[in-house]
Parts: sequence; structure tokens; C-alpha cells
Amino acid sequence: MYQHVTPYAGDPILSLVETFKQDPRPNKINLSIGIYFDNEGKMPFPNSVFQAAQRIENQVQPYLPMEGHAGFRAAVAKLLFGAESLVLQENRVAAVQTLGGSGALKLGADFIHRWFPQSHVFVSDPTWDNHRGIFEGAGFEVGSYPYYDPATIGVKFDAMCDFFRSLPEHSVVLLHPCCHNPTGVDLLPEQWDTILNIVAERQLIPFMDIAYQGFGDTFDSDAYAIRQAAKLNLPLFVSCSFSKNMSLYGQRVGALMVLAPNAAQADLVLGQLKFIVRRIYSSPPAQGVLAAQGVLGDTNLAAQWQNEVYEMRDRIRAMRLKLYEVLREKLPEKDFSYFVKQRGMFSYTGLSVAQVQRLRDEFAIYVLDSGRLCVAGLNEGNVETVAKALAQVFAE
Ligand code: PLP
Ligand code: TYF
Repeated sequence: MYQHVTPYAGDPILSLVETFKQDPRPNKINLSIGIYFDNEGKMPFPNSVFQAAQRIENQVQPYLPMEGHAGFRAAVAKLLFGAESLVLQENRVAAVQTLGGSGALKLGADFIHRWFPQSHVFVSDPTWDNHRGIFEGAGFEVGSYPYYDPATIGVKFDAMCDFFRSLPEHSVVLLHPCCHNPTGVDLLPEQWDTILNIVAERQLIPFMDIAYQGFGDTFDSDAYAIRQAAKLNLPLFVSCSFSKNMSLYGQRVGALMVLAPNAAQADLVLGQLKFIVRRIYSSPPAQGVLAAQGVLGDTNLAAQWQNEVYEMRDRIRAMRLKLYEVLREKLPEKDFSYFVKQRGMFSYTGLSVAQVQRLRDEFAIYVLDSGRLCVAGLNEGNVETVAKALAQVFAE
């Protein structure tokens, strides 16, 4: 019956986590998957989210509407666009609760493929693997635009601009507003201004995927690109995730926002998004979103939550600094300052596949083959070990 079904190779990140679990070495360290661990190596619930989650335990949850929880949708729109945002006052944003950030990407991809079938999608080189997967799965041809420059450990900004200028209208460009995954290398505000002006001139469709709001700098400054795109009235799509900044990974809490030229068109878009949802899963899950909304809808808890995310951000920064200090001491001839300059959960280390393999074989330290290291997996107890192992591997 199923002889013709081809085997699935598995996802590189999720497969590596399985390999890690099976590694019998007691001193093994997992720096592969994008999960935030605290200084004790545990996955913490922010206290604000824990409090909100406790309030809704053991209640029967009726179906949510196709578009999700109304209060949550409005609160997320404010978090992304800003409380005073003109586009929100003008009801120009179609907002849908989604199954995490992945669900938002898929919903947006399906919508664009239905209504702009000629469009191609362009993702940064490199990007989160599943960006390509989700858009190809929705029927798109996916290309990539120049982004990361290994020579400078920065952005190939001129090449990126030239590439955007060469794109046909309605091309979709997938952008990371903050904490670029996997490189940790972000655009500066003035670079965003330049890019978004090109996006406007060329009539491109910017799709901004924000999974780490609050981990880069502040909640407001991490949303700079989104708010600037709104000011320019671009046909903006935003996918966002609360997996990391609320530790709601398995609850699948996210949202898709689509900015339209006027309220009537935002309504049309919302209608078609609901139609897509109805035909895939009908309505989103309730438990996680009620916890998220319990936080976002309560002024005190929301403020507490933002401070808790800043504590996570600062802990990651402290681990970056520690890595940098040890490496600088061990290998003074090399410049490791990129470890402290990169933002968010990840560091693109520049390790080769062979070096990554050596880290795994010899030191039981797991990073991705691309050299992406999850800094949020480091703590006071393991950072020195990791830094010394890195120094040995880099010394070759
Ligand atoms: N987008 C980016 C850039 C991510 O890093 C991730 C998760 O790692 C996602 C989207 C997916 O988010 P979620 O886990 O909420 O589906
Ligand atoms: O570490 C990463 O980049 C992600 C994490 O359903 C992830 O791939 C894992 C599972 C999932 C979504 C994201």
C-alpha cells in the first residue's frame, strides 16, 4: 500500500536533539535547539506567565473563534505595532491567533500563495531552515538574498540592497526584525530605513518573522522594523511567536498580522485568513493563549513579564561575555568580539563542520552543523567548560 511513500530524512535540528538524548556521556551539553534554559539548566516559566496559567487551570475551554482570542489578538497587535500605533487606530491590521510562529508563517504563506500566485519568496542566506520548508510547502519557489558575510561577521548590506532592487514587484522578502536566527547578526535602524525604502519603491511584500521580541534590546526597539514598515504603509505581514519569550513552546501560541491600506481591505484579508484556518484546523487551542492573554491583558503582569524577559536577555549577554573573555585569554591572536556583538539566543561561531564534529565527539558539546550555538543553553556551571573546549577546537 505505502511502498511508494518516500522516507523522511528528518529535521536537522530536531534529529540532533534526539542524538543528544541518546548520548550516554553524563557531562554532555546541548547547545543545539533554540530553547531558553536558566542558570540551573532548567526551562523556566516566567513567574508572570506561571501566575496567569494557574488562574485558568481545570476550566473547560469552549472552542475559540477561527481567528482566535479577541483580547489576545488586540494585545499582540499593540505589542508589535506600539500602543499608540496609527494603523491600529485605523483598524488596518488583520490579526489572527496562530499555532506558534510556525503556524503564523504557514497561514501567511497560504494566503499569499492564494492571492499572489505569481510571487516568489526570498529568505536570508542563511535563515532558519523551516522558513524555506514552510514556504515551499505552501507551493512557493524559494530563493535567497545575500545577508550574512563570514568575512566581516556582519551583513553584506550593499549586496542585500542591490538584490532587493533587482526583484520583481510583489516578491515576498522574509525578514528577521531582531535576533536573526541563526546568525545573531541584525540590521541597524538606519539600515532598516534603507531596506524598507527599497521594499516600498520596488513594491515588494515584506514578511517579518519575530520569534525573539525582548531578547535583542527592548520590546519596542526590537519591533523597530515592524513599526517603520507600518509608517511607510507597506503591505506588511508579521508572524510572531511566544514560544521563547513566554516559555510557551508546547502550547503553540503565536499570531499573524497583515497590514492593509484601509479597514475594509483588512476585513477582506481577515475573512480569507479565517477561511484558511477553517479548512485546516478550524480553531486554535485555548489553554496557552489564555495564559498569554492573562499576562498581556494585565498591566502589572505585563510589566513584570517584560522585566523577566530582560533578565533572560541579560543572562544570555553575561554568557556571551564570559565566552568572549575566556577565548580572548586563551587565543589572544584571534578576534572573538563577535560573540558579544551578536544578539538573541544564537551565536554563529564560524566553526567548520569538522570542528563541530570534534566538539561533539571529543567534548560532548552539541551545536548545529552550521556552527550555530545556542548561548541560552550556557550557565555558570558549564560556560567555562564550553569556552575552553571552543578554544581547543579553534586553536587548530
Ligand atoms: N521563526 C523563527 C525565526 C524561529 O527561530 C522559530 C523557532 O525557533 C520560529 C519561527 C517558530 O516558532 P514556534 O516555535 O512558535 O513555532
Ligand atoms: O532551534 C530552532 O531553531 C528551532 C526550534 O516545533 C523549534 O527549530 C523546534 C520545534 C518546533 C519549532 C521550533
